[in-house]
Amino acid sequence: MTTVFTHQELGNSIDFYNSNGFVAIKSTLDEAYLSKIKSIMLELIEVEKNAINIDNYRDYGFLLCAPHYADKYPEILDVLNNEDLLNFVEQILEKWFIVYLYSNNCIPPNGGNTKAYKPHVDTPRYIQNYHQSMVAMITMDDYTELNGATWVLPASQKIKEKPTDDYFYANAQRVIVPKGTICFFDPKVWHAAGTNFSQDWRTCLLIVFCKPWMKQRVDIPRFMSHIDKHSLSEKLKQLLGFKSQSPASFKEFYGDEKERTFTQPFV
Ligand SMILES: O=C(O)CCC(=O)C(=O)O
Repeated sequence: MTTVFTHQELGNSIDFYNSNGFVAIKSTLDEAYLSKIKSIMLELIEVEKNAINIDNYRDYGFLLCAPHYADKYPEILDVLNNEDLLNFVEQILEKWFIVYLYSNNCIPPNGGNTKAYKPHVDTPRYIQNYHQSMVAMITMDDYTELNGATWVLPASQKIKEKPTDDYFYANAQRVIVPKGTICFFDPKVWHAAGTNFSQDWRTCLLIVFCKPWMKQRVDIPRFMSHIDKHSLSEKLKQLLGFKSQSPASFKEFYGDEKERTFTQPFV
């Protein structure tokens, strides 16, 4: 069983993250919310599969931009109001971080896997003593060896050479955690999703945060162009990148503060 910290153990969990390149923390998102989001995600995976219309695509089980569906399912965004989650991210990335990617990695049952099943790092960018991004994997099921719990090679965030598969699997640990755990990963740590040999989906949300000056993985504000922004709080807009867009007109650069698209402090 992986050590699961609480949000109260902030100092110890930050130390663990910095040494090991990952840490598991019990989230304060409630059980009913996670179950609801799980069923929404499983439904949307099929919606997106039909929209893409490619058989056996390697991203099956992954949504390209979950906030795109917030018109029909506004609760998808509620996770971004969780203060404990945001507080931990702020300890690592400092103030004004934004969402780089809001997706999930759900593994289909009965021997299913995803394109993340081989050992990999998410972002091979090595700036000494600097965190430019971090991953929050929020489990919506108990993770077990049977259902494809993630493999992680502790303290491997500085290893630039890909370890051999033999070395990786001999030294990596499974992330065995209950539903409702936030597993924070340094995107440079070597890890792999497992194969799901159970009869049910193994589900999680994957939210990647980054510095506000970085280009998002997908352009979330444009992916949300059909959604009424008045329903979003200023904080949510900031997190989703609405205040970190490159100006595309004189008005957006020189105009009234409310019309500007780059109002974040330069950090
Ligand atoms: O779902 C998992 O267990 C790991 C996900 C992963 O490796 C990734 O998305 O990069």
